[in-house]
Amino acid sequence: MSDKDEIINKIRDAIVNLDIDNIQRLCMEALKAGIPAYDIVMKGMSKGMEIVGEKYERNEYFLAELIMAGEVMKEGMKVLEPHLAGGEVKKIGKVILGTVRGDLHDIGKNIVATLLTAAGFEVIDLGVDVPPEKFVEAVKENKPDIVGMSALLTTTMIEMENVIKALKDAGLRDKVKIIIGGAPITKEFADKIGADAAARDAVEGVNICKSWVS
Ligand code: B1M
Repeated sequence: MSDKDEIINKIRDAIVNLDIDNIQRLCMEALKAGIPAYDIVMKGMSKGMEIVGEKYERNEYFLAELIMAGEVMKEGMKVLEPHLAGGEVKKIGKVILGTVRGDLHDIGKNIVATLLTAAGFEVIDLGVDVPPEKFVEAVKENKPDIVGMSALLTTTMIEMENVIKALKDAGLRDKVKIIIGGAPITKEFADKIGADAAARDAVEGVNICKSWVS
């Protein structure tokens, strides 16, 4: 195993072991070793989050551990975020982004926001637990090119369809492109609810958004 793989695995394990004291040090070590910030997020921390999710499903971890894992990942992101975001770039489009009503998961959404900003988008982040009316209001007010929604729960996916319906009712659906993402989201689901695209991960999401404004 290479030194780089070893550091990545240590970062993955720090998430799984909820090791908030060491995560920042390990992320800095990884950057110093020349590992791109995005690889640290995807191959290290996100992999750790997957394992935490599996442990939760097996009743080895409970809600307290999910909360702690989220905190550990956020600590790591504080070190990595400046390396994910580019410098000053020319604005290429505007995106309204939010996690849908009933859903509090924001780690993936925040990564999408960081990478979109780095790619030159102006991002208006509505946060978590965002009701359809708030998406509609934000579209009216900011006239974005794109609306992006995130959902991590199978029970909140349906809210994405509610947002699209609300945009249709307000006569705004045809004025924006709509992209959705999050662990349970598939392209079939996007087609079913009338979204324009679904993204498996943040990079795919950013590439789709770029293709829409170029
Ligand atoms: Co929650 N949780 N959680 N949780 N949690 C999951 C999602 C779960 C799969 C765990 C499991 O059982 N295996 C499960 C959902 C099961 C289901 O619906 N089928 C679950 C559950 C059940 C719950 C609660 C109901 C638990 C409870 O209360 N009993 C509760 C719900 C609260 C609520 O939202 N109302 C809950 C709470 C939480 C915490 C708050 C404790 C915490 C979140 C902290 C936070 O976000 N601030 C948490 C966590 C950490 C997780 C897991 C472990 C990790 C999620 C994560 O951050 N992943 C998760 C397990 C898992 O996902 N395997 C789990 C890392 C992140 C980088 O990935 O968010 O997928 P992800 O984002 C990716 C892509 O999906 C994509 O790009 C990102 C980066 O590449 N992407 C987009 C995401 N949004 C996009 C939008 C785009 C494009 C791409 O365009 C707009």
